[in-house]
Amino acid sequence: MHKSGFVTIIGRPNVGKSTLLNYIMGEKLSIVSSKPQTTRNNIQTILTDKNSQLIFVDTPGIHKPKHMLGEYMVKVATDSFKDVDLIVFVTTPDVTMGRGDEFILEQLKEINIPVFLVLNKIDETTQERVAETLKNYSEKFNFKEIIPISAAKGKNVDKLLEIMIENMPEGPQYYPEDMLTDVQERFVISEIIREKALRLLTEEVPHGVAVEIMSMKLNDNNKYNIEATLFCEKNSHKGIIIGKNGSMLKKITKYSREDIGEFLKIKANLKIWVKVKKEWRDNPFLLNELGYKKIKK
Ligand SMILES: Nc1nc2c(ncn2[C@@H]2O[C@H](COP(=O)(O)OP(=O)(O)OP(=O)(O)O)[C@@H](O)[C@H]2O)c(=O)[nH]1
Ligand SMILES: [Mg+2]
Repeated sequence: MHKSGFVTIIGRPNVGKSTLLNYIMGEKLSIVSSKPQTTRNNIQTILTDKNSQLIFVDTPGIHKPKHMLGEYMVKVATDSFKDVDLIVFVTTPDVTMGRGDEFILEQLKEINIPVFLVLNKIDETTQERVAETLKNYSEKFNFKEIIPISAAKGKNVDKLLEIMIENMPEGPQYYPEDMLTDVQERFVISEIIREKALRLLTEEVPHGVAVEIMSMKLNDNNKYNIEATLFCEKNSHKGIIIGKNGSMLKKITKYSREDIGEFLKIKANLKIWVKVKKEWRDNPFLLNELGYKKIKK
């Protein structure tokens, strides 16, 4: 029997949703950083096996939005609850449930789709704490399965995958077996650059960053020439991103180029321009232009 279905991975920001997805895929398709609100779009990936196909949706962390970009992110995440076969709710061993998780579970009570509780980052804590957290959470919601894992270390993830497949309905292979994701190459490259900015910059600067790939061409030496623009919100941020004698931008470019080469399996030349788009995170027109589309109140 062939099983297939759609699985959305949801939770608060920074709990490790994208790390989990990348581990499952064995490929880095979704960016990861230690800062909350890293993922901004729903990213769909496809895991095909002989007898099953799972389509995963990595979503932005659900949080109380402070600007229009945040509203967009929460909307795409909650939209992913619809039309899926399974919801994987990821959280961390915090013992008691915070307002953020309570808010998410309130919304899940309204819909009739099985929910798995995945307790991530168990490598960071004790077994007692894990047990206590699981007890407290299971009193608040009727989870179909409860699985403690470490996405970073890959602990128990194979088990989780096995149970996910068991819970899928009988169904066809929706996508060709060699298709890993529905996002475009250009999107992954822009995300790699944004990830480096998120990792290397501090405070509010990286959260106001957006990246657009301006051109991407294969040159005569079988290398890609890529030009990208990194947008930020303020002139002062532009200075920080470029850094003293261009040192920060050089770092962002170097690390991005390495990861892009690995992703494309072809070396790349990369040129990044830095531009200011004032307050773009609260401007519907600019949000749309930067790829954060379909804002509906
Ligand atoms: N110790 C430990 N850290 C982890 C684990 N999984 C993820 N992390 C770290 O947690 C941080 C956040 O990981 P992400 O995968 O970006 O989290 P996310 O839930 O996708 O975050 P948003 O996209 O902001 O919603 C990163 O620094 C990861 O390296 C884990 O199992 N153990
Ligand atoms: Mg993420």
